[in-house]
Amino acid sequence: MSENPASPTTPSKPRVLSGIQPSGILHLGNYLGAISNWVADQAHYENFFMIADYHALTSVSDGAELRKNRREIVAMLLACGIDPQQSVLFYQSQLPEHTELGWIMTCLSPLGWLERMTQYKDKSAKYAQEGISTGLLTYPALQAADILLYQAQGVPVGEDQRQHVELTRDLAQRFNHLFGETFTIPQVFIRKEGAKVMSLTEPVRKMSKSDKESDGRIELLDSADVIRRKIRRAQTDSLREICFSDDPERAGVNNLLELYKILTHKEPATITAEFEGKGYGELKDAVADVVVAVVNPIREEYHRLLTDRAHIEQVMAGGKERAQAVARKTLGKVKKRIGMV
Ligand code: AQP
Repeated sequence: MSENPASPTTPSKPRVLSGIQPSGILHLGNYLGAISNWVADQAHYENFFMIADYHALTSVSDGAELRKNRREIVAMLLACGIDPQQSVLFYQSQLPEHTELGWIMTCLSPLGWLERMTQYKDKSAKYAQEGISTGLLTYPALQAADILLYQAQGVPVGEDQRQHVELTRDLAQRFNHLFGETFTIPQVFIRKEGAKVMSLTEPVRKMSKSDKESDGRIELLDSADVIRRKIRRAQTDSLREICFSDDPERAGVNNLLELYKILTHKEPATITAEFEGKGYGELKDAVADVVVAVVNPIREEYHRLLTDRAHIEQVMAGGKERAQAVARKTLGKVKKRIGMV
């Protein structure tokens, strides 16, 4: 273990923890807002990346589906470039420490703090008719436990998770105040670029894997033809002017331009000049080309990795061991503080 750069005993690099739910096929928003940053910064941090399967229970209620999603998401993260030598990859449900600390954090969370969470409000409105689970309300308390167990200094996420990390900070401070210094207070790490990729069909809302309608998102398993079709149908406007704008009426064109900017690393002025006098069809073709160039190799690598079950199991068994060494230590300390040892 000692030569492993991601070993929990390596003290020199700041530690980060982030997670992703195995609740469906990952989309370009997950990739640009979170995964591509995890990969790019892998060498600079001691990384813990969690498959948040307990969180997925708030939206998935089919055992066979969850089992399949769990394995697929690992293959996907590896295909995107997560290196198990540099990063500890593990399933949340493999470690009972998460649910134990999750309960403690739930008891520490004033109801009003949880009810204020935007994601809870949005999702409870979205699923009002089907009924929502209490887990959707208490989810951020479990998420706080996920982060605090690893004493993470940073949490690299997309913009939609900012509020949950802020809540985690508040809960850590509350615990430290009530029971004595125990938790590291984590910082939220959000890159400006790609932090909120918007839906192609409803560009005032974020691209989301739980939307029933899949045309709004580019899935990382979409073929080149499907990607081109979805982008060709993306909502634009009647102004016929290609420029960056924060006007909600122009959110569709702006989203396409933002995607083009992130994926080509070009300056906004260069992009505006490039499309001067051109139509939305040409913009969409150009965006589709750069998206296909990113997604195609990921999809191909994913299909190769998915057939290697033994490798996936080995990665996850190693990850569990390395994650548990850290989680156990923190939970032991917490239990002493709260009077349970
Ligand atoms: N549209 C997005 N743009 C940028 N980043 C995004 N993320 C999610 N959507 C976007 C980031 O992806 C990471 C993993 O997300 P998650 O699995 O925790 O799910 P989520 O945040 O609830 O968003 P999803 O994937 O779209 O799922 P649903 O539909 O269930 O809401 C996080 O870092 C998130 O910020």
